[in-house]
Amino acid sequence: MRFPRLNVFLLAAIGAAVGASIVAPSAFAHVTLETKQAVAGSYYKAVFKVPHGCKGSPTTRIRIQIPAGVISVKPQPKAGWKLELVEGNYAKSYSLHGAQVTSGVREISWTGNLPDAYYDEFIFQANLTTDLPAGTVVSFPVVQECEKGVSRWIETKEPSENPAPKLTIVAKP
Ligand SMILES: [Cu+2]
Repeated sequence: MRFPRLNVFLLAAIGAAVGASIVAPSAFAHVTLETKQAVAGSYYKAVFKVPHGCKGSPTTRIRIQIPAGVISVKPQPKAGWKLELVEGNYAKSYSLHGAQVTSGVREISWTGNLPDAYYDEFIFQANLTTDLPAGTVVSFPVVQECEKGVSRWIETKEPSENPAPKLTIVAKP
């Protein structure tokens, strides 16, 4: 007599748990920047957090595009990951420490393997030029390649299914 009611309750609980696990990843488990605000004219440590693969498939490559105004990029090597850089000319020349800088890293990729059950971070250091006024939102398009499938974190508008990691330039305190 009591069992049917118990079963209904259990089914409802299981349903809620399944629903939560489907909703949670798209809501707050994207590729994002750890530090979301920085001052222009300073060096910035960009830490990209990768909390999951592509729908359960292991991540095999992370590619990050460097936006305009972000120069002197130096990626942090990772044990077990092959690091590759695409270098090229900037759209304009920047003055940095009394020198003119006209070219540098435009794209970084790390190739390796990160199971979906694990978390990792991909890091570079860069100079945020004073071309970026306070209030500017800088998007870093990231392509996450997986054993099966690919996730393109490239959307600049919010809300979005696949938002690019974003950094807001703030005024000097
Ligand atoms: Cu996500």
